[in-house]
Amino acid sequence: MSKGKVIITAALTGAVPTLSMSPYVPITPQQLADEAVRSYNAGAAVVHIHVREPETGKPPRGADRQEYLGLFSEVLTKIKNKCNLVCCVTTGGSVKMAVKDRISVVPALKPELCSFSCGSLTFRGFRRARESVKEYKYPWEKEFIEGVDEFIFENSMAMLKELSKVCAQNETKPELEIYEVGMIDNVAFLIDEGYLETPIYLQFVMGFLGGIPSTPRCLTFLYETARETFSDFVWAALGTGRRQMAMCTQALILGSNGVRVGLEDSLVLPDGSLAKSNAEQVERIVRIARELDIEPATPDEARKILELKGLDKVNW
Ligand code: KMH
Ligand code: ZN
Repeated sequence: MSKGKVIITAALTGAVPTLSMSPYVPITPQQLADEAVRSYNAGAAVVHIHVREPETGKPPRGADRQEYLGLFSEVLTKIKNKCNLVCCVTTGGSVKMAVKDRISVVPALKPELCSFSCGSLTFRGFRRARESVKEYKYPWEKEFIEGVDEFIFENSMAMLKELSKVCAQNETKPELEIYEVGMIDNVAFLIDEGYLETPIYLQFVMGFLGGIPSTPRCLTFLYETARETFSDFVWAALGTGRRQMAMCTQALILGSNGVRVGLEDSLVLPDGSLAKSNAEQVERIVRIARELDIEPATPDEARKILELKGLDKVNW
């Protein structure tokens, strides 16, 4: 019996964690590339990439598109020069980024994989981390952290249709982020209407406030609802905060094809202490998987499982 395989993704920095929440959040292109390679060496096959303004760590608004895309090219090229990781580029961008700027990464970079959030939500994360901040390292952080209640993560059906078309045109596989159960029907609708191609790749995003709670019952509920809705799908899951490892462990037990860890979703380990790197979280889920006789997939095994176009077809 061959060992089970699981695709481990490291979500390196996201659009929410700030250096005042944790000094370990990677910010510059070099720090992001170094974190990606450390995660690869720890067992990750995929890294999920956001970029930040190198000087202050601020998530870019993307209005200066050349600068925004240039930061991605710099990070992605540094990673490609070191290893064959699959790079999943964010189309979530950052808070209040215009949809057209968020989507611009796909035609410009032609990634193998991109995030694809399947519906809108309030999206309020990192409550403990926000409350833990005693002083702001950078002036921008105060408004960013205190203004969190104004944020709505907009993913209209019009945007989902546009992003579906752009992904198909560039052979970019959408990683369909499911934050709550209704988004499963959004995916079914987009398939029925001919916008999304099958086989699909779902990621159950557990525990962001505004999305489904990170409980065992909720993860099983999403998984069972997806099984009732789709004849076939590849799937992964992630958890936020201290629940990150619990949700990934349950996903492994349910037979998921992938699990996601990383500082984008959790700055801490299960005991609440700060994770010192993305690699530390990768190492922990690799240990748990191996206890279940499951091995981390290599990047090329991940490409096969996800039916990706290949690293030679990206634009960096
Ligand atoms: N940017 C966050 C609001 C994605 O990468 O597509 C959500 C996010 C999802 O990071
Ligand atoms: Zn993201």
